Amino acid sequence: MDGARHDDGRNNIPPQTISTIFVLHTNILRRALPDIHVLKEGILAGDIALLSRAITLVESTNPQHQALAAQLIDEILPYSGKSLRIGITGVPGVGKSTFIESFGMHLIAEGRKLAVLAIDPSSNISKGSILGDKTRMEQLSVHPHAYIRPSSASGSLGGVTYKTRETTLLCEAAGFDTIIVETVGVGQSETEVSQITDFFLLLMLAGAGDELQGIKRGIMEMADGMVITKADGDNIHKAKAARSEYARALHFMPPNASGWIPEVKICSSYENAGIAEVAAMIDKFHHHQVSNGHFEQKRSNQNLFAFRQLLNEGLFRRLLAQHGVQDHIHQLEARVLNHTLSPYTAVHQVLQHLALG
Ligand SMILES: Nc1nc2c(ncn2[C@@H]2O[C@H](COP(=O)(O)OP(=O)(O)OP(=O)(O)O)[C@@H](O)[C@H]2O)c(=O)[nH]1
Ligand SMILES: [Mg+2]
Repeated sequence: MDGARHDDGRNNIPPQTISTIFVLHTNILRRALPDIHVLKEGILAGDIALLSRAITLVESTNPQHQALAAQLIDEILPYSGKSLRIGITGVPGVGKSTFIESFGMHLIAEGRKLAVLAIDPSSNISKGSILGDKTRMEQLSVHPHAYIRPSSASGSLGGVTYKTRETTLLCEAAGFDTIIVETVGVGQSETEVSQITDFFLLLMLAGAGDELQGIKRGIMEMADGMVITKADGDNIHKAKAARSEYARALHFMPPNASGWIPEVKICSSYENAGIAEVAAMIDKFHHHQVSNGHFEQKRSNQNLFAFRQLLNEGLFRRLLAQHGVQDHIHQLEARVLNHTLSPYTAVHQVLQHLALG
């Protein structure tokens, strides 16, 4: 009897758990170098534990891990790409996390599988906001068709965005058909996020101060769509007024190369109001871009951009790592600082030192 019960228990262990235990065990034996084949098969089977492990590998700054990660990315590349990638940005407190919870649950109800990759520029300083996100995305974070993962790999080649790009590919191979990349709007990050996503959604507050609007103007040009958040209670009239104001402002922006005209929506994540309209706008954009060839074209351009950026950075790092180069640069910097050498001549001297000039 006892033996039978014991066997029953073992048979009830899900295959994912068994494969995870197997990988952990193998890793201990191999001093934590993961098996690419196991990771690949696990990802293609939709195993979340192995997907998470693969992302950790991709984010690692250890050169051995990076070589394995590059191999893994090449292996899963043919299975990736089949998702809609949505970048979501907005100032702190605009309601990004709450919106993603509501919007994400809507997408899942439509039968989609959603991965949320949160880039947190401050995550090295405080891990708190990630914890906050998990509580704000209460339903999403436990839903079997959703996967939430904060991105952190600053200091690695290509920076956080490049790692998020690779993480996107892994999530796609694991069967997620919608990827949301969330970032706090603090300047630089928006440009980077627009380089790794198909649709760039800007969340806005109604009636925010003039300085805030100033920051947003440049970013507005990149937006494929805008949403005024918190359109509920007393705020609803302000939100409607802001919608007309932004729609007018967009009207004066240079037209998008694909012919897409960005739209402005209002929503309340609390009341689930306007969420379906945002989803419909993104679907409309998707069809528009696919039918006129801009969807593929943009992705190809993004690939080329990533290649060039990584090449630049890789070459730069290699050169700087050569013996004596850093010291030489520091000496030249001191002279540039005290005006005894022009920046132009200083660069020329570095190139000569590297036998490139
Ligand atoms: N009234 C109202 N409040 C909202 C709504 N959505 C979010 N909030 C509130 O706005 C505050 C900020 O929301 P978050 O979702 O954390 O905003 P965030 O943009 O993710 O903020 P950071 O992660 O700090 O950048 C919270 O107190 C939310 O409860 C909404 O639809 N209506
Ligand atoms: Mg947030």
